[in-house]
Amino acid sequence: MVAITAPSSIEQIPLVQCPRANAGQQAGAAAIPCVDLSAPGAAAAVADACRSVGFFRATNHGVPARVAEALEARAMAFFALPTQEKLDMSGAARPMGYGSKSIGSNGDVGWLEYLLLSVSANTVKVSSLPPSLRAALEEYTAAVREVCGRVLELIAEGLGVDRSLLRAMVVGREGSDELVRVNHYPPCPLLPPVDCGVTGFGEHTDPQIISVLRSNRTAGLQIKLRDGRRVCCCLCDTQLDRSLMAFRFRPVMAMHAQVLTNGRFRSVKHRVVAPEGAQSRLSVIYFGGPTPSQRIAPLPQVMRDGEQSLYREFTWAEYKTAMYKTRLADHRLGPFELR
Ligand code: GA4
Repeated sequence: MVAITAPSSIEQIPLVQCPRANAGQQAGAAAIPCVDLSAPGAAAAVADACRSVGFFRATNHGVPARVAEALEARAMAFFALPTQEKLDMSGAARPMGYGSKSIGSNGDVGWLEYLLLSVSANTVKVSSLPPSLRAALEEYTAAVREVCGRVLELIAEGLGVDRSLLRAMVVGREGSDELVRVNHYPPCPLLPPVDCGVTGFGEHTDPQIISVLRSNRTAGLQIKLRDGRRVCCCLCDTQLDRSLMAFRFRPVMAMHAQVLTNGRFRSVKHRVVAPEGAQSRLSVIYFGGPTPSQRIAPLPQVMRDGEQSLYREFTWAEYKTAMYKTRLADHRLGPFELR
C-alpha cells in the first residue's frame, strides 16, 4: 500500500474561509473605486478612495504594458529555475532575497515563492540576478515610481496640502526605503474544503506610505472593506470595466499614510488566496517608503483646531524594527497609538 500525503510544507499552510461568489460579494467588488489618474477630478477621487476603501484601481497611469509584460516574462523564467539556482542568484530572504513558503522570520507561511529586493538610485541591490531580470525590474521600478509620485501628488492635492509634500518624502529621495516584491503563487495541489482557500499571503496591512500592485490577472487578491466584508479584486476586473485599459495598478493605502492623515486614510487589510487549478499568479508590488530617519507624525496641515494626535511621533527606522518582530496579522501600529 502506498500512502499519499501532502508534503509537510503544504500541511503547515493555513486554510482560510473565502468570501462566497454570491451577489453580496459582487456588490462588494463594485465598491472598489477605479480612478483615471489623468482626469481633471483625479485628486478628489483618489482622496475619496483612500478615505473609503484604502485601495483603488488606477487607469491612465502612463506605464506601457510592454514594461510590465517584460518583467512578468523574466520573473516567470526566474521562478522556473531550480531552487538552489534561485538562492545562489539572490540569496535567501532575510528578509531581502529569494523566499519560498516562509514569509519573514516569525512563523508566517503561505503558498508562494518570492523575490523581495531593495532598490537604491534605481539599482536593484542584488549583484547576481540574471541581467535580463535586473534590467526588466529596473525599468519597471522607474516607471512605477512615477505612478507612485503622481498618486502621492494627487493625494496631497486631495488633502489640501502642498502638492509635493508627500512625493518629496518618498520618491527620488536619497536613501529612501524603496522595495520591490515579486510574488509567484504556483498552482496549489491541495484541494481545500468548499468555501475555503489555501493561504497564499496572509492578511496584513502594508507599512509603507503606498504600495502599487500589479498582477497577471489570476485571481487571489482579496481586500477587507470597512464593513468587514472581504472582496476578491479579480471579480472587479472582469465585471466592472473590461473596456478600460489593458492593465491597471492598484495603489494600496499603507500604515504610514494612516498616521500622516491622523486616521483619515486607513491602511487596508489584504491577503492572497492561492490560485485554484492549473493557474499561476504573479504579482509585482512597489513599496514607496521614506528614509530611515524620517519622522512620522500626523501632518499639522490636515489636523483641525484642537484635534488630538492618535499616534506618537516615531521614525521610519523605529517602525520597521518593531514591524520585523511581528506576525503579518498583528496590529502593528498598536505600540505607536496614543489612545
Ligand atoms: C517588507 C516589504 C513590505 O513592506 C512588506 C513587508 C511585510 C509586511 O509588513 O507584512 C513583511 C516584510 C515586508 C518582509 C518580511 C515579513 C513580511 C514584514 C515581515 C516581517 C509589506 C512585504 O511585502 O514584505
